[in-house]
Amino acid sequence: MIPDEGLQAYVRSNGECRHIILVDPAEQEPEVAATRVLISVEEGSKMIFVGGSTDTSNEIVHDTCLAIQEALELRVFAASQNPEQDEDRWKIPVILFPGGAHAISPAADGITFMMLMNSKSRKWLVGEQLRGAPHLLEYGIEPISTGYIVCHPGGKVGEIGEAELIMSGETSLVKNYAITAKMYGMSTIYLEAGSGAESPVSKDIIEKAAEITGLTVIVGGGIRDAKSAATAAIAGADWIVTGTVTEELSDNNQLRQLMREIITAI
Ligand code: 1GP
Repeated sequence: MIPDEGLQAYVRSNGECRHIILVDPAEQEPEVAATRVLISVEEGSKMIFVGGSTDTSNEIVHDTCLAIQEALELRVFAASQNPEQDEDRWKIPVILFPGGAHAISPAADGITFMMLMNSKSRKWLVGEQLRGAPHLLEYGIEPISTGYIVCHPGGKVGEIGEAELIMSGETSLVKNYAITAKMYGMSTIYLEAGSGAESPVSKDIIEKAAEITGLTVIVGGGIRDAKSAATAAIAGADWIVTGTVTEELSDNNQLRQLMREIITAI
């Protein structure tokens, strides 16, 4: 659901570091995804990304977005009937995090509309965007204009996206990418280490990117615990994303505990 202040204002850096749960629709049934999202939101997640795998069909993505939206709407309604509860806490945006021009659902509130800035391939710089944009316009899905920058070790997205990976010492380079993103009018940059990365984006890289004012900084890939989440937050991340570590936990109590630890730490 789109928060009352509007999506762009909500996503914009607000001086706090907030948590995003990334749900991969290829990894679980829609109802399971919705339950896991509710647990995360109860523990303090403030945005939901849907996507991840490169070959997920539109139908699966759509069913997952619908199930999550319905679950959140029910919570908003329940809270609106109870004067002791705050319904705004359930108005959490469901954002597509696409692996290409496929995997788009009109049930989503928005999309990270990304340029993989350090790709060597036209396909990831502008090609997939060209194919997807007319559908986003038709469905009324709001873009969050995002410079996507893949850092070492990069993982599958680094390979498929033909990225010239940013190495941990290349702080000037990442700063220049951030300046470039801002000059393109992008609102956001996403520093990505790759899903399931052995090591997250380094502190120095995040700090340098965060120096550029007026950009919202998302950091993801390989964040698995409170310590790595806190490191990214202290370095200046506005949002941190966890995907793999939450997908690995089939026990909802363990998921709740981990979410609590990570969100408390940031
Ligand atoms: C992947 O940044 C996201 O695109 C999340 O990474 O799966 O390692 O949490 P993880």
